Amino acid sequence: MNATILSPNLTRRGFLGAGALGSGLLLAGSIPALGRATVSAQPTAGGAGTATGYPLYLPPALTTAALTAAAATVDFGPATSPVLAYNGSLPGPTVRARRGDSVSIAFTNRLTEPTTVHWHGMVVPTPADGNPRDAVAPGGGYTYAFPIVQRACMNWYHPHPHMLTAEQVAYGLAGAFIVNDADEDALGLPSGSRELPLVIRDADFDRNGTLLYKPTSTGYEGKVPLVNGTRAPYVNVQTAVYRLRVLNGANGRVFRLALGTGAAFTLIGNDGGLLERATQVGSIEFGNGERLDLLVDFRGVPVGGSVMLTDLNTGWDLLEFRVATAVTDTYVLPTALSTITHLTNPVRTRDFTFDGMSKINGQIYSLNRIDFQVPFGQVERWRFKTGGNAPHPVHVHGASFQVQSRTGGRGMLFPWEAGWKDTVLLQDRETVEILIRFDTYRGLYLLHCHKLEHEDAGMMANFEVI
Ligand SMILES: [Cu+2]
Repeated sequence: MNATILSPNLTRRGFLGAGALGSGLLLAGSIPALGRATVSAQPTAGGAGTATGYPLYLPPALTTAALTAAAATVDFGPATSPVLAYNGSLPGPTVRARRGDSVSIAFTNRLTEPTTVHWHGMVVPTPADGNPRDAVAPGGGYTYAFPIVQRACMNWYHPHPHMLTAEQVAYGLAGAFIVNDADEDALGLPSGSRELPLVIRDADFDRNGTLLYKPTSTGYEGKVPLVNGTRAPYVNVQTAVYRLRVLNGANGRVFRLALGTGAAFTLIGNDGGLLERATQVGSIEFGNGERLDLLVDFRGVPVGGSVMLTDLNTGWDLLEFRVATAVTDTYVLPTALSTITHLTNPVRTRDFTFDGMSKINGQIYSLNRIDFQVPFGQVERWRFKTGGNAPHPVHVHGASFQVQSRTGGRGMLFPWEAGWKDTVLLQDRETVEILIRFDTYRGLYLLHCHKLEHEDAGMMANFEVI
């Protein structure tokens, strides 16, 4: 589990090189070439599709504490396709754990290239963080073990290998990781079939319905939306309040979510869990890696009606909620949702510029270079700035942070940027200030752009909490 596992011949590929390799692989029918073994195909989500949609896939819960990345074939609705998947499921199985649990997941790499598993949003010790330096070689394995030390939230897991992250995620490797705790239990939020994890991304398919990845240096944007790996999905719902746990799992696309009826979402949480109180929001712009915790009320919709989740940036229909069953739901959301301890009084300020499509502070990521050191346990102000080539969704490993201000560009903070965050969206000409404190572990962590093509091209920095 160190850099020596990587092939000595593995040098930084320029972006064009990576793109060219991707295309070549695709022409060669490449996805099986990236994986060694085919594991079981994903079952359809419950019945045949209709002319207007396909049933939303809901990944199974991870029950075996074993995760394997391998080539697989899954059903996107209109057609099946070779993909890369965790345990044969796209998205991967949903991991659920409670605060105070200890997690130990035995990972096996059945790809033909190195990979790691990064637990995005989870505060874990360095050896469990899936750092590119800790690549798991093809055919190898590694047990990721860590205690759950944080509050209830929805995080996610995905590969983080050196320069190969974008391709592995685009071909299907990503899954939800949901943490619960007693504070959240006390709210009695919608659960079971009324709590829907939704991994939203874009993709491309060839004429046969085979998944393609066509990267560009500006960041990949596909032509087809997917929710939980389903094209044109619908889900049957009751006349009740639903909790949507939403992840922007796209490589490079920013979505602006809205409901087709014009109704507001009730925003209750984001990356780091519940907000202090709920807010009604009409539309929500969110970048790669960010999460949203939303309530949607179907109690006023007649049976037979439907509500569309849409993306205002593209005009796409993302997911159709078909109100199929009348029930009585008297759920009332409490006014106060949670308590947030606000970080204050930073002892120092660090500036980071996100330059072009591959650099932070003028430097391309180097696997073995430590770019800066951060003292344990003190509040710091980090200032993220970009001149262009945005969006840059900036992500920090090892701690959650609190967004303080945005100047330039959109010039304001949004309700879904309150509370605890681990990823914040930077649009062109924006400067965003955060407060952050590393008070759980010392060790090596990463700061990077979560547009995966920027990340792979080098918009990433190592830092060490000392
Ligand atoms: Cu970027």
